[in-house]
Amino acid sequence: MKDRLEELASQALQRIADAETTADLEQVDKTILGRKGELACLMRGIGSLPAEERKPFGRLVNERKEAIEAALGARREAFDAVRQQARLQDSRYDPTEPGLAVPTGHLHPITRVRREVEEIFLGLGFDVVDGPEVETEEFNFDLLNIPAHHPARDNQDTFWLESGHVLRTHTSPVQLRAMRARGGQPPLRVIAPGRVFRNEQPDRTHEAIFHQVEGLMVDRGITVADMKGVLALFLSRLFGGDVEVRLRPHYFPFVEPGFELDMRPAGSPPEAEWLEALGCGMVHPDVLAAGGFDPDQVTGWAFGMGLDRVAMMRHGIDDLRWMLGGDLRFLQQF
Ligand code: YSA
Repeated sequence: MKDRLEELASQALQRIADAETTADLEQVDKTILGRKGELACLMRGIGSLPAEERKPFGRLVNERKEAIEAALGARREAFDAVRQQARLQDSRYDPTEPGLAVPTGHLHPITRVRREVEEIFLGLGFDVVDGPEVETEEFNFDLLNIPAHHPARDNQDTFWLESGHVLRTHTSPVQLRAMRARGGQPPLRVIAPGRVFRNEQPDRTHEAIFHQVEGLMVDRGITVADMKGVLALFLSRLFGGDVEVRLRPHYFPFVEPGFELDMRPAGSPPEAEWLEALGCGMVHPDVLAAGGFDPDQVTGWAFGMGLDRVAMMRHGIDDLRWMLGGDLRFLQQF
């Protein structure tokens, strides 16, 4: 066996020395060193040797194997060097030419705003929940105190499906779904960002498809002060600087009292302009009851805010219709 080993090793080294291509080297690698190669085959016969010869023979096999591997490695490097040299001398190859840029994408500005809003509220102990974009009339309107023929339905021109479902006109139906999922047990703190749809003629500040985030907090003893405090904190973090907020009475059927919340940088002079930020209010007792909570035991506040307009403000975009147009010349600016 020892003779066979030496013969194999010297044949292998010779073949490596004679190799003309890397394919020749791979062939040696496979047939001699490979798992089913000749060395492995030889090792399998080791059991037929007298016990005291096995160890030295094993060692010898390893030594020869290492020598063959080293020779293979050296030849591969030599071939690489030749190839590299040829490439450098090839007049078509210009090593100073810039590489091909791999085009990478990035998140849409609205997605970035949504994720920031989520991060802020997660940090305040809220959960992020989701609801269906195709809603029932009951969840989108009825359970939110907007019965059929109620004028509030006219404010939200609706896409109706033949099945009688609607494309949700706001994220508010998720309030009901989150309350019911909670089984009437306070506390409940959720936000629900998502896409909403209105049958509107698009213009600079209106789209038929846009994005809102809904927020809802239900617990014992919750007041308008909680709402104002949390929303001021949220907006300060979102816009990166302290803001002051004011509440203006406003009618939404699902809250009582209802407000629009305006904001401006903290410390602004009295005559400085207020910016309308979102709709909010104390959840109407009927809505709490529809969500499975006892309005005599708990109170809650909710808000709804458009995300598209936040992204517009942030980037100075003057026309909302660019947002979902998919024009790369627009998107690549962010
Ligand atoms: C109010 C009180 C609550 O307790 C909870 C939620 C709300 C908000 C309510 N559900 C709602 O949808 N109000 S809204 O019709 O005034 O829309 C809220 C925001 O969505 C607006 O302030 C605006 O930023 C955005 N929006 C509305 N129509 C839009 C639009 N954004 C783009 N295109 C449109 N067509």
